[in-house]
Amino acid sequence: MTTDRLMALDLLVSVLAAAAWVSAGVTAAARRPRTAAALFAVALVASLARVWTVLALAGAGWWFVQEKITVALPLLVAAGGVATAIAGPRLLRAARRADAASRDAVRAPAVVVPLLGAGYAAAAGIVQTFLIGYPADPGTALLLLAVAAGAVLGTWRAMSTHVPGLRTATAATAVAAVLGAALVFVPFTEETTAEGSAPGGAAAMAATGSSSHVHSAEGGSASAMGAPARPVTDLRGPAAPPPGGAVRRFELTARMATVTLSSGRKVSAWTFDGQVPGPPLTAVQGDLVEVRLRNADITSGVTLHWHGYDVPSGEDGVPGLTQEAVPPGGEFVYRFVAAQVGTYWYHTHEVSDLGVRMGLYGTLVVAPKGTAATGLDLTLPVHTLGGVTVTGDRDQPLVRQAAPGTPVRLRLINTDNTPHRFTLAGTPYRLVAVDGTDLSGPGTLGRAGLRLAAGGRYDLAFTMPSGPAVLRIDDRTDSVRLTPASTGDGSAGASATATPDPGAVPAAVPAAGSPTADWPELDLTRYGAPAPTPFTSRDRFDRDFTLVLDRGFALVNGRPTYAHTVNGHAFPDIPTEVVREGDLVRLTVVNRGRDTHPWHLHGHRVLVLSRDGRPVTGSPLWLDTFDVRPGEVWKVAFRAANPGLWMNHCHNLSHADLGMMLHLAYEGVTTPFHGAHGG
Ligand SMILES: [Cu+2]
Repeated sequence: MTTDRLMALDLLVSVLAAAAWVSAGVTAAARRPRTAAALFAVALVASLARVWTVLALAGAGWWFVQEKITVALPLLVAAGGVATAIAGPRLLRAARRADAASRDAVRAPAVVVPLLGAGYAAAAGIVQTFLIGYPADPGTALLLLAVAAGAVLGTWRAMSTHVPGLRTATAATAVAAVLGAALVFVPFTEETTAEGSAPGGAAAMAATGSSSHVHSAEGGSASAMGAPARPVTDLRGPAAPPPGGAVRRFELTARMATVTLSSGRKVSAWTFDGQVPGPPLTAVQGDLVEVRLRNADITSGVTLHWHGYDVPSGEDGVPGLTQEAVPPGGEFVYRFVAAQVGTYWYHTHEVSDLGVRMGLYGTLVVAPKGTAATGLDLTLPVHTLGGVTVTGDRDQPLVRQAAPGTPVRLRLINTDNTPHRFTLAGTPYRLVAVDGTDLSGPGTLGRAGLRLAAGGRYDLAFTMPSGPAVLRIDDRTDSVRLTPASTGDGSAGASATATPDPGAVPAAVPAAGSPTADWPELDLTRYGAPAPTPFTSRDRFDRDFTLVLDRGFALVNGRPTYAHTVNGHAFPDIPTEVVREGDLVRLTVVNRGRDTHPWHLHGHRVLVLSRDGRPVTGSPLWLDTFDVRPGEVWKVAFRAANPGLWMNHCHNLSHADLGMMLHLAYEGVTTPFHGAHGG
C-alpha cells in the first residue's frame, strides 16, 4: 500500500476508534448494554487496527509516525487498556444478561468513565496530528495529556459526587498543563538548524544560530565564520556580455489592466505591458539579458524572479532578501548572462501568490547558440486567469497549421499553483526536456499522461503527422490543435512528404480527439536512458538537510496561523539552511500532509537521487521544481556553486504565503534588506 493510502487509512481508523469509544460510553450511560458492548468491540478492533497502521506507516520513515508513536499510540493504548480492564468485563456481563439490573449497572462511572476516557485519548491523538503536526514535542504532548485528563476528571465529577483522589488528580493535571504551556510558549535557545546534520561540523550548525535572522543587516554571524562578508547586492550580473554574445534589452512595465482573452472575455489583471502573459523574452545562449522593470501602479510592489534560471543572487528578485520591491514609480534593472538553454519563465516575487495569479508572469526561452530555428516552436504557458484555463492569452484552443514532416516543439509551462496533466494525441512524440534541461535518451510516447508540477516545464518534440495532433490539459480542455497543412502551400517551409520520426517505435498512437482520462501517468524517474552525473547518491555530502512538510498551528510573520509548516515551523521561523561554496548538499523532502507541495529552490538545479527510496533508473533528472505528493519522500542533491541568499519554498504560492518557505544562505553573504519577507 502507498504511504498516502496508509496515511488515509490511519486517519480513518483513528476517527473510528475515537468515535466508537465515545459512543460506547454514551450508550452505556444511556443504559443500553448490548449496543455499548458492540461499540466497545468496534473500538477495540479499531484501536488494534490503529496500532497496525502506525507500525506499517513507520516503514515509510520515522517522520510519518513520530508524533503517533511518541504521543498518540501510548495515550490510546494506555486509556484503551484501562477501559478494557475495568469497563470491559462489566459491560460484557451486563450485555449477556440485559435485564433491568444490568442496564443500571452499565451506567456506573466504573463503566462510562473509562470508555469515554479512551475516546478522549483517541481524539487527543487526532488533534495532535492535525493541529500540531510534525514534530511532537514534550510541551504539546503534556498539554494534550492534561486536556484529556481534565476531560476524564470532569466527566467523572459530573457522574459522581465522590471521585477518589480528585484533588490530587486535578492538581497533577494543572501542573502538567502549566508545564506543557511553559514548554510550548517559552522560546528555546538551543534550536538550531533545519534538521540539518552538517557533517561539516558543529561550527556550521552554530553559524545557523538564531535561524532566519542570521543574515539580517546586523546579524553578521555568517560572516563571523571567517569568510569575508559579501552583501548580496554585490552579487550582480555583468555589465557586458561574454565575447560573442549580444545584449538583449527588454523593458517591462507592471500595471493594472483589463485584458481581453481570445473569446472576447475581459479579465481585470495585473500585467506586464498591459498583457497576460507578459511579453515573451527570448535570447541566444551567451547573450546578456538586460531587463528594465518599471512599476506603474501595482501598489504592493513588484519584482522579477527568473524561475529555474540560475542568475546571480542579486538578480533573483526576492523582495526583502535580494532587493526591495519596486514601488509604483520605481524601477530596477536586471542583468544576467543567458548561460542555460531551454524553457523558463519569469514572475513577480512580491505578494507572489496574488501577483502571479493576477497575471504578473511571462516566458523566457533561450535558444542554443548557432542553430537556426526550424519548424514550429510554440511556448505555451498554462495559467488559470479569471477562473478559466488559458494557454498563452487564449481561452480557446490555439489552432495552427503545419505541413506534415515539420519538426514541432511544444514548450509547456505550468504557471499555476497546482499541477496540470497534459496529453498529446495524434502523434508519437518525445518528452525531450524537463525544467529546461534536455533528457538523456527520451523514448517515444503515445498514450501518456504528463503531470507537470506547478512552476515546472516540459518540452515535447515530434514530427508533424499527416493527421491532426491535439494537446489537451487536464483531460478536458483542448489547448492546441495542429492540423496538417495541405502539402505544397509552402507555409511551413518544410518538406512535403511526411517523414516518420526516426527511430520511433510504431507505437499505438491514439487518434486526436480520443478520450485521455485513462492514459497512465508517465513516471519520469523511469523515462529515458541513464547517463553520467557529476555526483550520485553514493557521494559523501557536506550538508544534509531534511524538510518535513506538514500543517499545524504556527506563527507566520508573527500571526498565529493554521500554517503550512516545515519541521513544525513557518516562515520566517524556519531555520535557515547554511551552506559553504563548493558544498555538495543533499535535501530530503518529506510530505506527511494531505496537499501536494511543488518544491522549488532558487538559484540551483537539483539532481533527483531517489523518490520513496527508489533511485532514478531513467534519464538523470535535473529539476528546479519537484512535486512532493502526500506520503512521498524525495532525495535530491546539488552543488553549492552559486553564492548568495536563496529562497527554498513551496511553489504552490498560497502555501508559501502560509509559511512554507525558508532561506538557503551561503556563509558570509549578508543582506542589507529587512529579511522578513520573500513572499
Ligand atoms: Cu505546498
